[in-house]
Amino acid sequence: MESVLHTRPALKKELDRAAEVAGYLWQRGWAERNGGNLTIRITEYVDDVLRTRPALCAPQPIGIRLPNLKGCWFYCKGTGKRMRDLARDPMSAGSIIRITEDCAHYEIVADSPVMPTSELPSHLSLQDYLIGSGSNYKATLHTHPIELVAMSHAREFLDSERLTRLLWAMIPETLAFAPLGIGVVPYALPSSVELASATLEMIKRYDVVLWEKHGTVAVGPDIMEAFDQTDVLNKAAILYKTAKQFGFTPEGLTPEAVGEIRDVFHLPSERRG
Ligand code: 2HA
Ligand code: ZN
Repeated sequence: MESVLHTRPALKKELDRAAEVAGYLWQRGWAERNGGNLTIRITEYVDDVLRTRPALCAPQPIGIRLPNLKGCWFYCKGTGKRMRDLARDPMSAGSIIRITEDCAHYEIVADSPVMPTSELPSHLSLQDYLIGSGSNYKATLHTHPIELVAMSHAREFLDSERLTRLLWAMIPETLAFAPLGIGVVPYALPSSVELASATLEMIKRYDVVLWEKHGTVAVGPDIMEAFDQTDVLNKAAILYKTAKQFGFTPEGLTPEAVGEIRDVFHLPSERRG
């Protein structure tokens, strides 16, 4: 059967961007095997033909009820699927789902019955929060950035404020593009509702969430921006690591220099959208 993307160029463009990001994740070594996942809200691209398409499976439980997701549609990477395959063909490595009327289940609609990401509770909890807060953000990204995950193995970096200050001090752009910093969520079982709830609380205050000894979660108006936020923070982690490899602890920008950047560029200190 023909892909639903063939007759929907705007939706295809959105998923082309997901494919581009998936390629970057693979190239950076942040997406080994089936590692990482992404979800994009695509409700705006759903026309009558797609809306009335029969489901490819029985309704599946999300694990939580998310009232703001009534009538929402998403593209999700498939569970067990590879980012590097998504980079070539998003519909072979993911699927389009819709949330059922009870806001507690989903149905797979297209192209084929690829089960969505194992981290669906986290992705959809974030989407529910974003809609509820009136945000224009539509994309959520979970990946395994090497340096940030490595840092989350050291107790001293599990303090969100401390880690954020250290990363901001590595290069001015970190503060400029991640002015809310990074929030650390203590280790919890991958895919769990507990992990999803802790992530939700953290994303209200920080740009990116770091899952201890696992990976990151970022949100954005589109998937490229969610990737950029992760990339900016991981770049700071790479600079820290590189200085350590040279044999010294980096001096870091002074708190005054960081404060000056915040003032001059009018950077927000809390989430606005
Ligand atoms: O998709 O990264 O956390 C596999 C994962 C689960
Ligand atoms: Zn993961």
